[in-house]
Amino acid sequence: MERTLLSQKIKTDRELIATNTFELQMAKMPELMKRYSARQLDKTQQDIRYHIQFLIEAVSAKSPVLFANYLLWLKEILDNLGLPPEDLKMSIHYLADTLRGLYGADYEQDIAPIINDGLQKLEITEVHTETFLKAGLAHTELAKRYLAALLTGDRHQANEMIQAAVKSGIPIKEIYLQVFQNTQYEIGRLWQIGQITVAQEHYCTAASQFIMAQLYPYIFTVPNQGITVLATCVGRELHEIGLRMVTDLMELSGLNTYYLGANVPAGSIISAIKEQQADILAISATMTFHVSEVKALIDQIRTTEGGQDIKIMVGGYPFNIDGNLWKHVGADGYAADSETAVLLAYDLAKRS
Ligand code: B12
Repeated sequence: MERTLLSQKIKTDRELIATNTFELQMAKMPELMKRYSARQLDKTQQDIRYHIQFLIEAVSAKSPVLFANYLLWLKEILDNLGLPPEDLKMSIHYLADTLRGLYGADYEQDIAPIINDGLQKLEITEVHTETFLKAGLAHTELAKRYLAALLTGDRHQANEMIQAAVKSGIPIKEIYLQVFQNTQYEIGRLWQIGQITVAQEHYCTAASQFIMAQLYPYIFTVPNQGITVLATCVGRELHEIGLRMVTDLMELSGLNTYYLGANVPAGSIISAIKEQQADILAISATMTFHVSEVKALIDQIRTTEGGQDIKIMVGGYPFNIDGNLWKHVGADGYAADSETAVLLAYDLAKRS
C-alpha cells in the first residue's frame, strides 16, 4: 500500500488500534491496574491515541525524527511525573504488535523502521531540555526579569520593562526573538517539567500578547512595499503567537500582512486569498498531528482556480524538527523563525 494511503488507513482505524493496544498492554502488564490510579489509566489510553496521531504523520512524511522527537518529549514528561520509561517503551511495543497484526507487510515496510528508530532513541537518549534563557545570549537578563514578573502575576511591570527596553534602543526584532519567543519556549519547558501550571502558562501567554500589541505603534510605521502576505494557522491549530510574530516582523519590514490567527477553516482561507489578492500564503502548524492538514490545505489551494500561482511558505515546531518536511507538504519554502521568514517572503515575492 502507498504510504499516504497507509497513513489514512491508520487514521480510519485509530480507535480500534488504541483499544486493542490498551487491552494488550493491560493483559500483558496486569500490575499496571494496581500501580496506576484510574486517572493514570485514563491518561495511558489518551497517550496511546497521541502515539498514533504522531505516528500517522511520521509514516505519511516518511519522517522517523517526527516520531522519535515525540517519544523523547513524552519521556521527559513521564520522568517528571515519576513514571518509569519502561512503561512508555512497553506501550510502544504493544502498539507495534497491534499494527503488525493489522497491516502485515505494510507494517514491516513503512511503520516498523519508524517505531524501531523511536524505540532506539528512547533507549539511548537522556532527555533533559535545557533552559531557553541561557546566560550569554543577547537580552537573556531582560527575558529572565520579564518572565519572573509574569510568573508573579505582574504584567504591568513586565509591560513597563519592554517599553523601557524599546525606548533604550533595543530593536523590536530582538525583543521579539530574544524575549517573547524565548520566554514562550521557557514557559513550555517549565510546564513540561511540571514547574508551572496550565493557568500560569495561559496568564503569561495572554499577557505577552497584550504586551506585544503595545508595540504596534512602532510596528505599523514602515512604508508598504506592495507585497501582501496572508497568514494563517492550519485547521484546528491553536498556537498562533509564532505566526503573529512572523507577521509583525513582516509589517516592520514593509510587507503588507493579513493575519487570520488560529483555527481557520480551509474554505475561508481560500476565499481570503482571493479577496486580499495575496502574493504569499504563510501557514503555521505547531502540533505535528496538523502536518497532514497543511498538506491537504496546500493540495486544495493548488487545485483551486487561481491557486497555482500563490507562493506558499510554512513554519512552526514540526518543520523545525524535520528540515525537509516543507517539501513533503508541497510548500515553496520554509523558515525556522520570524527573522528568516521575512527574508524568505522577499525571496518568494521575487520568484513570483
Ligand atoms: C502557549 C502554548 C499553548 C497555548 C497557545 C495559545 C496561543 N494563543 O497561541 C495553548 C494553551 C492553546 C496550547 C495548547 C496546546 N499545547 Co501548547 N504550547 C504553548 C507554548 C508554551 C508556547 C507557544 C508559543 O507561543 N511559542 C513561541 C513562538 C514564537 O514560537 P514558534 O511557535 O516556534 O514560532 C516561531 C517559529 O516556529 C516560526 N514560525 C511559526 N509559524 C510559522 C509560519 C511560517 C510560515 C514561518 C515561515 C515560520 C513560522 O517563527 C516563529 C517566530 O519566530 C509551547 C512551547 C513552545 N516550545 O513553543 C507549547 C507547546 C507547543 N504545546 C504543547 C502541547 C502538547 C499542547 C497541547 C497538546 C496541550 C494539551 N494537552 O492540550 C495543546 C494543543 C492545542 C492545539 N490543538 O493546537 C507542546 C508540544 C509538544 C510536542 N511534542 O508537540 C509544547 C512544545 C509545550 C511543551 N514543551 O511540551 N499551547
